[in-house]
Amino acid sequence: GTILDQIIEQKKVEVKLLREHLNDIPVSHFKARSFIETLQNAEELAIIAEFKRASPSKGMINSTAVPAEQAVIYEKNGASAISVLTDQTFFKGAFADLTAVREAVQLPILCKDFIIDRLQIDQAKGYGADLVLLIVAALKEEELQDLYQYATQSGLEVLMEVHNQEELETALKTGAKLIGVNNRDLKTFNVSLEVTEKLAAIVKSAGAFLISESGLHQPLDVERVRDAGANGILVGEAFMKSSSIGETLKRFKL
Ligand code: IGP
Repeated sequence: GTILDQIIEQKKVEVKLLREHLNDIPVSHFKARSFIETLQNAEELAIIAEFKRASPSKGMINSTAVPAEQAVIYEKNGASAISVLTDQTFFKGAFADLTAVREAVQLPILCKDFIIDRLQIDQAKGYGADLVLLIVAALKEEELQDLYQYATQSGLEVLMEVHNQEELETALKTGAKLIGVNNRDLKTFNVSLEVTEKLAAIVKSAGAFLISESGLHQPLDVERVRDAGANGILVGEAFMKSSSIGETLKRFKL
């Protein structure tokens, strides 16, 4: 199977374990921070800066960065939100990273994981997430509808990720207000900014906000997706690999 299939199989195992240890899920004591409100008031492109140690497509990206320190740099240099990979098996992340970042900054925090069950939404919330990612390619339509409803009823915002027009149409049916167009195909790892260009008009005509995700390495890339209509970008590797993170981030602010 594809890497996405493998990840989903692993998530099923994790959810089963989680269900046997419900007391391990913290009760949230965090006050919600809204990224959608940030976008409604934004005049410029919003940057979601990501903390990502490793990935299946790139292997180790940065093994020494400290989540809270990296997050403070992101915030100081104008990020609008922070994404934290919490998957351990494939991305070397942790829920402790999410909490550390949440407590270090004032920005809304996205829990970046592969959610297939409501319990993972409770978990994300308990560890301090303001937003969760829902990946259309990983879910049946009924599951997507259910998880979207559950997350929003839990007071979380949802970034709904798509990679093609069919997934986008499914996403828009849920009423999602925040669409992440992933330039990377999670099944093949192919990256192309054309994916954003092709889907932008449909996202915008539905009245949703468009976040262009992945594969943005230089200001020209950012310009390209901004010109296509993106309201925001999600950047991981370019920041995690930079030797002057603040400068790199500022150059991405158009
Ligand atoms: C960041 P990049 O190419 O800037 O490191 O990409 C982010 O878009 C990527 O990490 C991502 C991702 C995902 C990771 C997008 N969708 C879903 C895990 C799961």
